[in-house]
Amino acid sequence: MNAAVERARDLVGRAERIVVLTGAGVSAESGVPTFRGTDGLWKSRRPEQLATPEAFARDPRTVWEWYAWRRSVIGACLPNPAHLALARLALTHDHVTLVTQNVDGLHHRAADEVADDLADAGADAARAHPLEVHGAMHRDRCSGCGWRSPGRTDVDTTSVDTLPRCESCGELLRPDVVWFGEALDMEVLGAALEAARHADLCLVVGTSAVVYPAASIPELAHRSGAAVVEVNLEETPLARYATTSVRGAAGLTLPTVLGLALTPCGTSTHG
Ligand code: BV8
Ligand code: ZN
Repeated sequence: MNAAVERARDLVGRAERIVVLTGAGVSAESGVPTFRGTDGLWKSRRPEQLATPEAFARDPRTVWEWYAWRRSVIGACLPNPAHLALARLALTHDHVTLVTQNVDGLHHRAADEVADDLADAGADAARAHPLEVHGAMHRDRCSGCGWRSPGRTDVDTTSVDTLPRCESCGELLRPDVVWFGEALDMEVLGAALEAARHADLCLVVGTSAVVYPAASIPELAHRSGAAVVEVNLEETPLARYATTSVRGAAGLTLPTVLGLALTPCGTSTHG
């Protein structure tokens, strides 16, 4: 085991209150493309083209085409050992707050899977449901009245007229995510910042830490005296104040960092 993993494991073992922030990297091994990597989602397009209210107002069909494609990709993806290890940590440790920038819903699915595993111990999956600071792509929201509904998988993007509309006010539906230039849900963000303020460990997994205000969560934890452990393939702006940085794929390194030796079927024994 390398020194960084040892150090990270020791910090996790001694932590009383843990806040976890994940980004697209935690879902990479599930097959969900990241945002800024070489195979990044944005590759052939810029975020401003697709993930903004202006883009949706200008060309809702193209924006829906992109989200319908992403929904189809994510629909075929499963939680990976990183999601499962984080869910198990949240279900077996008293004070863990999971915060994610991801909108793929894989942390939720991992929480439900691991809670089933721990059903005899009375595990409540909700304890491992993350604060989704950028919303959730598997839900639709009305761009007029805000009415929310389960995300449609059969969106017809042939023309604006065939795009899904609100049953109650008739306005266009949109994916229930936060776009660039849009405010985050202040209740969700507030809970994440509150957890960061009181954490003694902030674990940051698979994010390039460039999108704000989400990237201010580890900064706040650090300023409030928490140790910061980063798990990433590459160096990010967090390196300047990380207590230790584990360089490696989250699915491979996180179960060891969290002291959970996951058996192949995803269940684990506390290692
Ligand atoms: C707001 C939902 C104000 C949609 C997303 C200049 C300075 C500071 C801020 C700004 C600025 N200019 C503009 C802003 C604000 C802007 C912002 O931060 N822009 C950035 C680009 C500079 N922020 C906003 O607009 C936010 N809103 O500020 O509103 C306001 C206030 C009041 C009233 C009105 C307005 C809203 C931001 C939310 C945008 N929505 N997503 C969708 O998904 O379709 S952001 C999008 O990026 C995703 O949510 C994603 O999660 C997020 C961050 O990306 P990452 O998750 O980090 O993914 P990335 O690919 O970048 O990195 C992956 C990392 O994982 C890499 O480091 C890689 O090495 C690593 N990795 C890969 N594989 C693995 C791995 N690690 C481990 N294991 C692996 N296997
Ligand atoms: Zn409506």
